[in-house]
Amino acid sequence: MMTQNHSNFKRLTTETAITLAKKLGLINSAARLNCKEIGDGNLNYVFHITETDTNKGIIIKQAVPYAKVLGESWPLTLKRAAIEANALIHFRSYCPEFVPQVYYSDERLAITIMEDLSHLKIVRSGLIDGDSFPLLSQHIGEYVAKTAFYTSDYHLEPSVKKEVARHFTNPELCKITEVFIFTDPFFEELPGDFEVELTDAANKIWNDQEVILEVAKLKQSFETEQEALLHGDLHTGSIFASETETKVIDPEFAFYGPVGFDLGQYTANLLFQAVTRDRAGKEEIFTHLHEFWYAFEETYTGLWEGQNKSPFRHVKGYLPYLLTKFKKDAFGFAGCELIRRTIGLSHVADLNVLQDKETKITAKTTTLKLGASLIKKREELDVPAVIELVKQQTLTSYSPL
Ligand code: SR1
Ligand code: MG
Repeated sequence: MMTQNHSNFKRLTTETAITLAKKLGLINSAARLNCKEIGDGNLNYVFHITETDTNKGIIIKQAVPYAKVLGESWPLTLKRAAIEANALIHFRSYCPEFVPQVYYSDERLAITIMEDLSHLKIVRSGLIDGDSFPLLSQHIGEYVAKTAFYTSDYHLEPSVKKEVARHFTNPELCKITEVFIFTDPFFEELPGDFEVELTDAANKIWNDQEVILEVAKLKQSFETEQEALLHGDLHTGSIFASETETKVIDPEFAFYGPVGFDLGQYTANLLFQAVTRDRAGKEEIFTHLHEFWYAFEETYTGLWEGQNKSPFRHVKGYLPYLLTKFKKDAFGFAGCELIRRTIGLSHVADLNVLQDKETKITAKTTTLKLGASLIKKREELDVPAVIELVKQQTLTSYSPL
């Protein structure tokens, strides 16, 4: 593992965060200021500084040399802060409408200072609260299409792409995904985190050799394919939105990987909502799924036709081959995400907010079954078939909330 000297690293406090923002001239020094630590993620501290009178603000994010959620026993490079700042700058150059602006970054202190998005809401919380985000999935479909196309060999000259990929080599954050998404949840003897009532459902996964083989293939794809620069952690907690605006944050897991991984993370995190909602609520999520995939494919196709530099761009069947590959990969990755958020590390509030124990266990049993189906059947699935699976596995098996 790469080791890093953290001797110059100092954790910010609300006071030193304000001092830094003043020193950099990013806030009005004469104003009355308020600063709160608001980080609720697994890896970082986040300070929100606002001018009390105008409510104008900035965000200061600081990585610490270990994973907050795993404790100091899981050391993590501070380089991830620089990867995140660079990824934001990179992605914003391709789709400024969906990515916050970075004002300043300091690799030594692992700090990124960026646009305040507090007028928006984290999508996971919004969906749980029943808020509607009518443009969200169209926006995320466009975002994934643009970042996937513009960072690929179809747009960048291949040697340039390899150079960019070198800057985004991110072994320690990839390891988190390799361990917690692609390994631990699939072996009984490895660490897990789940209710005892889920033991039978978990056993079915551990003993299903077809699931285990397909997960091995998906893990290999994650580790070896360098199709595009990915966000790497595109769940609904990494997205801020309102009815009209969408911003993708937190790309510290960015690396060159298979495009289906970002597509699959977003799909899976919509599926948690599809599983837990009542009939009408499910329909709203199914609309999101359709809009997301439609926007992705339409935007990617437009970029392919208008800006593809590959000599193979006009070869009949090449684009459909690629879009189909992305989709099958995505459903497989989505299946892994559904399973790890249910019996592995880092559960999701979508399931954990369910108060009634039986309802919660039924929903979690469903996400496990749905995850296994997506992994095994990904070659034959399309979006309507995924929606059909959700309907079959939820509307018949328990009374919706
Ligand atoms: C140790 S970090 C756990 C999870 O949080 C992040 O958001 C990623 O999803 C990671 O797997
Ligand atoms: Mg995150």
